[in-house]
Amino acid sequence: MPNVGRFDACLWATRVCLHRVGCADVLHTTAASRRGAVKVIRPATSHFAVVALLFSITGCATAATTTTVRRTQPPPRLVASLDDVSRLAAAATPLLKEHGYVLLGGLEDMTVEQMKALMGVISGPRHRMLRFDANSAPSVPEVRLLGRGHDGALLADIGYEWHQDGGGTAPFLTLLHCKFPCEGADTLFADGQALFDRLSREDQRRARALTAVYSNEFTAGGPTALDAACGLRMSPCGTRRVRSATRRKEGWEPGRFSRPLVETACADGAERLLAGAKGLERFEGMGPAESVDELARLLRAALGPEEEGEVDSDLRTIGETRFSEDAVYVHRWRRGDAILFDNHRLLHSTVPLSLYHEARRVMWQIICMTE
Ligand SMILES: O=C(O)CCC(=O)C(=O)O
Ligand SMILES: [Fe+2]
Repeated sequence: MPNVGRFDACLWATRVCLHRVGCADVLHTTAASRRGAVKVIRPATSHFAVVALLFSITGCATAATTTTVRRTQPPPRLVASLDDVSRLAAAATPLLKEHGYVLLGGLEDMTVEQMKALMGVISGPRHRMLRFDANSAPSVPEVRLLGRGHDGALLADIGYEWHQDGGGTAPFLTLLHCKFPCEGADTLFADGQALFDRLSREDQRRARALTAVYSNEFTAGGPTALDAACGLRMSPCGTRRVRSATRRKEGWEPGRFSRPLVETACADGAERLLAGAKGLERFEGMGPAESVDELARLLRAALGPEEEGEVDSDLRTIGETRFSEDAVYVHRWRRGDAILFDNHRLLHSTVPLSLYHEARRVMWQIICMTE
């Protein structure tokens, strides 16, 4: 132990305890054969609580401290079967509610029609799926094709870009399915509640007071692939727009909406830091430049980048950025995986194309409004 005073010693001991418990988090398997078509593999805890009895360095005084720290956990995994979609949806829904996302494995043979049907059952009777004019599967406009090396797939050359599908405008669920994996082409996820918890008390207070105004003022009008093709660039952490789009798409019309930076919209009422820097115009009552700085500062404090990727002469991130493992879960896709996630609980990010090891990657995506 470093040579420190009593108070610092307590803090140090608490950190050691937290670190050890964090490392001890393991995945364990729960046989769920009672429920039929599915097997659940879930993280041991979604957060952990530590009661540490801390002895002072003189050994005579004791202090009891309770600390709860939330971390981003990997999604629980269901081994999925499409034989009974209702049963699969019934198993996935509580996991989605508890963890914000769930990984459905073993869907190698899922067709676009089956994917749409599954999302329809999971999303309930009052859902509305986005329909994509471009880059969708033939005859199923609700399924968008992403990736490269595949005709008609949308490829976003944006590097890291933390966001919510649907831009945070409504309660949107996403189902993202890997049809053809590519080593290095990971997707990153961050739990909004963990992000908020990781801020200092002072930053939590500041974040609570902020309302973000999002618009297409500095973008080409979306989607992200087009924004990037029109010159928009993000920082290596994906937390700041470092260059606006230099042109706008045909038919661009102004669009703008406001959201609190700290969301409490979920039924549990928890505070979540949920924001995307690409479309941030400003915070209410603050100038655009200062707002961009403030959002980047808060997101970085929450995401805990440990190493930042290099940037090329055109401001494209070409190296890997590593984030704190407590804040960010990196999903390495396997063929047949599908992650169902709630955009009102999690942020997610792409990675730079320079990290893709292979020429081909194919993903299917459905984005669905649930209320
Ligand atoms: O391709 C990925 O890894 C994620 C794609 C994504 O987030 C999006 O297109 O909205
Ligand atoms: Fe996305």
